Order: sequence, then structure tokens, then C-alpha cells
Amino acid sequence: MNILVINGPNLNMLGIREPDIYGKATYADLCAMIDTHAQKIGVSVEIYQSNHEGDLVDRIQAAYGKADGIVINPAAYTHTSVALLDALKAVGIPAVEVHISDVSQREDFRQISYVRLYCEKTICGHGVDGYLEAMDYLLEAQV
Ligand code: CA2
Repeated sequence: MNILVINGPNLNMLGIREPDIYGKATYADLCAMIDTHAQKIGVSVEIYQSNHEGDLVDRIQAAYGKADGIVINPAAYTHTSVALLDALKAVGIPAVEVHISDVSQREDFRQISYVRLYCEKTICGHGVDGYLEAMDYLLEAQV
């Protein structure tokens, strides 16, 4: 199974500020955790991060016919991007939405998620472990 993990804007700054909200793990720590977990559960994983909406759309499109599952944390684009929703719909790859923080307990503007309209599942508030849970879900859900 090939899983693509997509991270949106500012997630490359993890661990640098706001550890009370996003934890202490750095982006490098997160990537290492994902790689280690992929080996443990026997899947192939590619991790992509961009601060640019169009680049995220391009990466989702490039996964068409290649990835079997997508784990996506669109970060701030969660709350604004119809383009990411449309890209997920276009490729038709099973996807899980992940948020490190519990967005349901945060500001009103974080209550909207466009990608959620496509994703099979949303995991939020489980810290960086949410990414690993999403990988497990995609593996188990695979037909
Ligand atoms: O909880 C999440 O995973 C979020 O997707 C993170 C986004 C935020 O806009 C979403 O509402 C929820 C923020 C990405 C990282 O932002 C940082 C802010 C300060 C320091 C480091 C990263």
C-alpha cells in the first residue's frame, strides 16, 4: 500500500512555537515518526509539505493512480480551500483528515473544514499520533 501524507502551511514550523497547542515535536520528528510507523505496519509512505495551495493541489493530482490512501492536514487551508476539496474529489483516493490540535474546541473560523466533505474520517486533538492513527485506518479500510 502506498500512502501519501500531505501537510499544509506552517506545519514545517512545528515545535518552534505554540507547544501548548501543537506539542513539542518538530516537523523532522513528525516525519521520522511517520516513516518508522510505515515500516512497522508494512506500508510505503511519502510525505509532502507546502505553504502554497496550488502546490498542494498539484501534489494531490500527481497521486492519481499511484497512492492508495492520503493522510491530509491542510492546516489553515482546511478552513478556506475549496480547491483542495475538489482535488481530493478529482483523484478519488481514500483520504483521512488530521489535525494535531482539537479544532472543535478552538475559534469559530476553525469549525469549517472543506476537505472534511470528502474525507472518510477526521482525527483531531490526538497530537502527532493522529497521523499514525490515520495510516492505520487507511490500511485497515483497504479492500
Ligand atoms: O491542528 C492542526 O493540525 C491545524 O491544522 C494546524 C494549523 C491550523 O491553522 C489549523 O486550524 C489546525 C496550523 C499549522 C501550524 O501552525 C504553527 C503555528 C505556530 C507554530 C508552529 C506551527
